[in-house]
Amino acid sequence: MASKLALAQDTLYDLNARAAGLAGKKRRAAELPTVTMVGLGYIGLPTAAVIARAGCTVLGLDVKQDVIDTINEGRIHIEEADLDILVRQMVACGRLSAATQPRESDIFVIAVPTPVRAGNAPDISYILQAAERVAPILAKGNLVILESTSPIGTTARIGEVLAKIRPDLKIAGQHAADCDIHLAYCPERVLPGQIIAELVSNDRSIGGMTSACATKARQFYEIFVEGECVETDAATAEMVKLVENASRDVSIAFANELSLIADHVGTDIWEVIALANRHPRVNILQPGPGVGGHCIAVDPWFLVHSAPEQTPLIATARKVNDGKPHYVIARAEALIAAQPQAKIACLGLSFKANIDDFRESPALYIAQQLAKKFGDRIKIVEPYCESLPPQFAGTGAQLVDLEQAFATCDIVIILVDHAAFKIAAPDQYAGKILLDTRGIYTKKR
Ligand code: SAJ
Repeated sequence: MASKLALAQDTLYDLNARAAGLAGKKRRAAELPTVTMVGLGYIGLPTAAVIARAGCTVLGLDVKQDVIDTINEGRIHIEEADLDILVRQMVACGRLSAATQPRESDIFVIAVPTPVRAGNAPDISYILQAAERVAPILAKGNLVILESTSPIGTTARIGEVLAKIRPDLKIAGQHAADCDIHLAYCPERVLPGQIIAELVSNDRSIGGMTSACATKARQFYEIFVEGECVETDAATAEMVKLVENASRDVSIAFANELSLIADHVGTDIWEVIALANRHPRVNILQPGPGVGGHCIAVDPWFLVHSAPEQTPLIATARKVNDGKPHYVIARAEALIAAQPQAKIACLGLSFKANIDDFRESPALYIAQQLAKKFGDRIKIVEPYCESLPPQFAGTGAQLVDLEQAFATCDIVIILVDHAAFKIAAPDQYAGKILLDTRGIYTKKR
């Protein structure tokens, strides 16, 4: 059976590869650049695999030996649709491999984390460390590309690091004349769960430290990107990425603030938004229990950090969204206090629907706080979990399936709009005390 599955997966891959075969953009392998991908996480690994599928030989660099070993065995250490098939194929055909030490390469792509630290200050130390790791092996004609979401000016900082380590090379942006090392900023804009397809289909900002850098980077991305690769300068491209996510965070904050108003005045927020969005030029997003993930909740702080005096709206939106989980907890506690014998079902832990990513998840935070307070009265339903995350250790909360939750709980708190929760028969919710933070069971969409 397994061999049939593998055959089916291979067929899927072949169809996938042909579909994404970049007809008309095929170039002989000899012409294609060799690529080093620094960072093999949620963005680095899928990007490395897609570049390899386009014909380039790709070396993935990471600091974790277990990640290196996993990939070199043709397996993956993260969850992403179809990525396992693609990585297995690319490793098997020799176009993708992983190592801890860099080797000479035509192009170096940096895709490492950029977390925020205390006071929401961006931390670019991983980026600068990556630049320091590749600097010693840079050679004339190389192109260095930063993909990580970064504060404005970070690409220029990489140039400074490279110039300091390699005074023998003319680094773009550090020298007026033509340069030996080109430098660009080219952020991704993919959606978890659709990364492989969106890496190919989405338009891309190509920000060069010089126009020659932008052109060189565009020619590289056009090897595997079918969307439009639009040249600009590095600072503009850095700001574009941050603006994309900050705009979404502000829009979500508006929806979340509306949900507070609706609760206060006694209207149904889902009906209000559905009717308002019938206006041809209104598109209000959906309220939720807060904003999770490692992008929308983080990237706006990079803009606030770059221009603290000019960003009252963006900073306030972050506070509105970060305040929503506490509002939901207060409302849940009030419902529970009124039902001292009730058992409580929390539906969903992931940061958004239909994925198994729990990073910065408001749903997980809310369920954990309730579990700490109400112990074994809390039943958790999470289709993407086989056991409760460590945050629930010692609380007494249990992981149950949806049927068990309906059979034993009187209060149901919907925290994630997983498809599995939507297909449940509405009458299963009948008679329950419902706190629906996602509008799954409103009748008035
Ligand atoms: N959310 C709401 N209401 C909404 C939409 C989202 O509460 O109407 C919440 C979600 O539940 C989730 C959070 O916001 O907790 C973020 O979810 P998301 O789907 O908005 O974003 P991500 O983080 O999965 O992906 C975003 C995307 N950026 C934009 O849509 C502008 C993606 O294209 C980016 O590539 C990604 O951030 C990234 O990595 O930057």
